[in-house]
Amino acid sequence: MHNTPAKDLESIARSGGRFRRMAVRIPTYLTDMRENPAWLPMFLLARTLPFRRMHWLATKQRVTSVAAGKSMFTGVKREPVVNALRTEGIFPGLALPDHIHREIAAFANAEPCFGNFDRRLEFVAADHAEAQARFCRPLLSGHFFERSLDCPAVLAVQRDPLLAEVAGHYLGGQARVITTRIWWSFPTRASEADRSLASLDKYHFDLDDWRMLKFFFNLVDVDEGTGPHVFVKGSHRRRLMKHQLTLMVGHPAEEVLGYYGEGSAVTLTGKAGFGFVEDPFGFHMGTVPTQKPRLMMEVGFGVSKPSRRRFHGEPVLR
Ligand SMILES: O=C(O)CCC(=O)C(=O)O
Repeated sequence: MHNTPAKDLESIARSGGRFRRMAVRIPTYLTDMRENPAWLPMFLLARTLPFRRMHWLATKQRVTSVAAGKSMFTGVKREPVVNALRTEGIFPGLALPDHIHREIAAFANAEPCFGNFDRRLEFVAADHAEAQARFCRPLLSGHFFERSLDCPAVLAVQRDPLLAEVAGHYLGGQARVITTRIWWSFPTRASEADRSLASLDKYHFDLDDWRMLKFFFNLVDVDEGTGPHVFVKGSHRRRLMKHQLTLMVGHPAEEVLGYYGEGSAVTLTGKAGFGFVEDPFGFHMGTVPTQKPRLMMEVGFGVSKPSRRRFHGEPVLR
C-alpha cells in the first residue's frame, strides 16, 4: 500500500467532477444522435481546428440576399461587428431599445418558468423562494422553453435584420436561427449537476453545430453579483491540443486562463438591454448569481438544420 500524494488526489477528484459534468449531458447527447445522425461526426470532429477549417472550406456559402427591414440596433454597422468577431470572438456593443427589453422582462416576470430544465418544476420568478421550499430543492435556473416565442418583443429581436446579416457574413450564407430562449438564473446553492446543465461556473465551448454565433442580451441590470457572462477573447481561434483531443468541452479556469492570459477574460456586466454577440466556440461561461437573479435572452445561429430540442435550450424533450 502507498499513500497517494495530495496533488494526485486533487487531480482524481477534479477529473471525477469533470466526468460527472459530462455524465449529466449524456441523455442530451443520445437524444441529439437519435434526432440527427450527422450530429455525432460533428460532435467528435468540430472540436479540432483542422476539421473545422476543412468543414469551412468545403461548405462555406456566399451571402446572396440582404436581410430586409429596419434594424432596432440603430447606429450599429455589420462590418465592425464581424471584424471584432473574427479577431476577438466577441462584439460587446449592442443595446436593445428600452421598450423591447422592458416588454421581455415584463413577460418573464408574469409568465411561469420551468426550474432546472424540468417541466414539473413550474413557478413564477417572484415566487422563487417559495418554489424552492415547495419543491424541496434549490432552483438555479428558470427556462421558458417554447413560451419565449409568445412574447412579440422576443420575436422582434430574433427576426432583426442586423442579426441575420452579421450571422450570414460570419458563418456563411447558409446561416439560420437555431436557438431562441429567455431564462432566469437565480442566486442559490446549486448542485454540480444543476450547474453543469445550466452551463454555469465552468469555462466551456459549445458544440451544437460546426459553426455558431450567439447573441446574448441582459434583460435586467447585471453587475458582479448578478451572475454575469464571461468570455475569453481570442479563444475561438487558438486552442491547446489537449483541449482539441478530448471529449470534454469544459475545462478548469486555471488551464484556460493560463493559456490565453488572465487579461483575456471579459466579464459582460451592463444595464438592462446591454447585448453582445460571441462565437461560442470560444471559451465562455455564465456565473452563478450571488445577489440578484439574472434574466437573459439568447438568439443563436448555426449552419445546419436546427435541433428541435435545442431550439429553446431543453436538454431532453419528454
Ligand atoms: O448563462 C450564461 O451566461 C452562459 C450560457 C452558456 O454558456 C451557453 O449558452 O453556452
